[in-house]
Amino acid sequence: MKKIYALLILCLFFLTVSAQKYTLPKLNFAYEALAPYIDSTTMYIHLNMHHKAYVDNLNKALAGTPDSNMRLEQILVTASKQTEVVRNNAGGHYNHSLFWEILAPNAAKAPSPELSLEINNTFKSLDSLKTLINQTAASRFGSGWVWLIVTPDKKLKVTSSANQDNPLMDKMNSIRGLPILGIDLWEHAYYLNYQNRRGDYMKAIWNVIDWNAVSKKYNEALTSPIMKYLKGENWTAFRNFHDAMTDISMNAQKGDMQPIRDKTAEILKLARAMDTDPIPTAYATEEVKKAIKDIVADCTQLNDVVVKKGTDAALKEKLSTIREPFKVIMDMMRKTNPETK
Ligand code: MN3
Repeated sequence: MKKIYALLILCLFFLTVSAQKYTLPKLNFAYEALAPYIDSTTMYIHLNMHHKAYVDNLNKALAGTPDSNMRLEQILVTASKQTEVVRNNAGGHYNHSLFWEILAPNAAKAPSPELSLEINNTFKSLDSLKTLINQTAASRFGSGWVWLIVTPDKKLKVTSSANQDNPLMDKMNSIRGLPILGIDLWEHAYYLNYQNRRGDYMKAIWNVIDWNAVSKKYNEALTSPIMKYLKGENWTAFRNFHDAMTDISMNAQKGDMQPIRDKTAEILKLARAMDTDPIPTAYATEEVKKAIKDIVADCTQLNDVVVKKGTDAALKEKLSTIREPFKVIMDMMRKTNPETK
């Protein structure tokens, strides 16, 4: 009996240890330090109730599972394979941890020279970047986040995600990358001070966004191993082909064949790129490889029809043959990632 009791205590101990794998971070400043832009009560509740709930629920959901040893980033990049509870709470923990790190009283108002240069190259100026972020925040319906990310090809992009999703997560429909700046768009982040005025909150928050912290994150992102991982996962060649094909197919359905005539050479090039670029391991089945070869062959024939000034009917017929191998790839991606549309 004593033995069983001791074993129980031991189990409880391990459960408690593993249940505390993820911990609530400490703020680098006092709750009231960001006032008047973010008030003390909001900061307190946001960290100790909202963020704490994500940490607790994540620990609870992972306790005793093989995934309990995964790093947070590992969980996020495979989010589509996680349960909804894990996905939401892992996202919530990661997003808020990042948010606290880039906020500061007496925040640095200018990015590092390297980040400034990249911002100016991409968005023209820091002010136009802020405007774009504010516009993106305004157009996010409901709860979510707005991000400045570094993509695997080291470009800056502004994106937005719903709920506690973020740009690390594996979803075919959004651009992936490592976030270096994230702003919480949930009402709990601003309601006490701004009520429903998200725009006012977004204007004010720039006073406490610390560009030193963002610049540091930018430097870390450039050499992060996650970027290498995402590069393999982001199947840009397929995305490019998919976008171009969608464009001409939509026009063809409306009976306008001119875009096909204008773009077949480009589409053939994109198909060939798909054939020569490495396929992300998750999709690299024999079926997919064969489908790509078929697409290249079909696109070559489609281009021949255009070069020989074939009829619209001949174009339509060729276009329809591409659909079959295209569907093979889309089905594979849907199987691998339920969120692919
Ligand atoms: Mn929040």
